[in-house]
Amino acid sequence: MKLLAAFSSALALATAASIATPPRPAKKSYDGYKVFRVAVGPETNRINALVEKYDLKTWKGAPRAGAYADIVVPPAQASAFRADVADLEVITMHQDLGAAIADESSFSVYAAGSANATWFNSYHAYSDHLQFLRDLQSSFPSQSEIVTAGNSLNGNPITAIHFWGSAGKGVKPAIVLHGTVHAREWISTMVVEYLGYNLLTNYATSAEIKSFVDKYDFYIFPVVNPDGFLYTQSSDRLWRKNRQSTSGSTCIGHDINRNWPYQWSVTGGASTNPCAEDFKGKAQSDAPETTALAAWLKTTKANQGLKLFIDYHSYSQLFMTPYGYSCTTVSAKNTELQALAKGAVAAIKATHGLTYQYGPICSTIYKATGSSVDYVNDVVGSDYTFTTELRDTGNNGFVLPANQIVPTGEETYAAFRYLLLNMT
Ligand code: 0X9
Ligand code: ZN
Repeated sequence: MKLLAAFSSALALATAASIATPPRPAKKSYDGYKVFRVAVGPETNRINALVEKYDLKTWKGAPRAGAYADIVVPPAQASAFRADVADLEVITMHQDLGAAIADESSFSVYAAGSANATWFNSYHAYSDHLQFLRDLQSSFPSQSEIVTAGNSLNGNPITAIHFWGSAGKGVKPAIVLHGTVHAREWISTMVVEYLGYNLLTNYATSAEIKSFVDKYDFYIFPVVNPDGFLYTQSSDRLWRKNRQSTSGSTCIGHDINRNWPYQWSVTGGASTNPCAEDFKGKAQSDAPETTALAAWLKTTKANQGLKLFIDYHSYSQLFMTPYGYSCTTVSAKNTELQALAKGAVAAIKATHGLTYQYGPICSTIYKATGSSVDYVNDVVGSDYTFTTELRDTGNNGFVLPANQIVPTGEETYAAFRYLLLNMT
């Protein structure tokens, strides 16, 4: 009886504690939001002024001449904004962004222990991604392990599946794939997993895949920004950065892909404003994720060599090479890198007919300082370094329907296979 009384008062306490916890902020609604793609000619200043006037978010950096600006517009501003750009070429990418997000977010239930190809039919909750990796690992216990590159700011392990072939663990040069440094780029999570899954599950039956896995050690990191990814699932689907605060600002988040400690001080390729989507941080490598990943890459390179590093992003369909920090400095291996990139995009086209552009980051997309690729290429020293912007160039952008996961995985594997066959 006494025990029961103690138990029920403990229960009452626990209940009181949970009532005292402030409610989570509701998930941001994008119901009725529009996404407009505006062709920007000489009107850069005008479009930027509109973005400022209506306090809008853009998806692919600030509007600039000669490029399309993909602009997210809340329902209340939609007709005024549309009238302001009536003289320009405008496509409505999303008529109702909230509806597209709801569609994409109908995750199928993942039953632990069932790592099979149906995984790629939908997007998934972060905890299920970790379970999927554990399950995949336990299907191949003698040739794989789960590794972590350290912890995120909020203490989430930055997790990878590591697998190897007949030579055993840690002997062959490493191939390292990163996904989801930008939290909202969900297709990159799925595609990086697809590449790992394809190699592991076909090792026993495909002589070609066996030859790849016998030649290299693979480290597959589907989510290198777990705090940001969790935030896209709990609070705001369109979150990009990590979840770090900055003294003197109420804005949250450092862009991990502007924070790597190489050519970080070069101006013009990142923002010094903590509220910006491409905030570089207050100091190079002040994001714990950057520090952890950089140290892990250096150690891995020292232990076994680093053959290939690819950082997967979305969207725009680009296959890119160093550098981001300069449009004039070219990589020492530029000729070979461009030849490989050209072959990779041809392999993509041969899969489902999609066109990807290729070239150095700075001249292909825009100047970006402190990005992973420049650091890995020049400081860690990877034999080959690339970064990809996955699908699409159509209306979906970051909110790519789940029925495109498998085809995107297939074409991305074709590009990856091309590299594996042709790197010297
Ligand atoms: O701004 C970026 O970091 C990349 N574009 S994104 O829309 N995915 O954010 C472009 C920079 C090029 N670098 C890499 N893709 N790593
Ligand atoms: Zn990105």
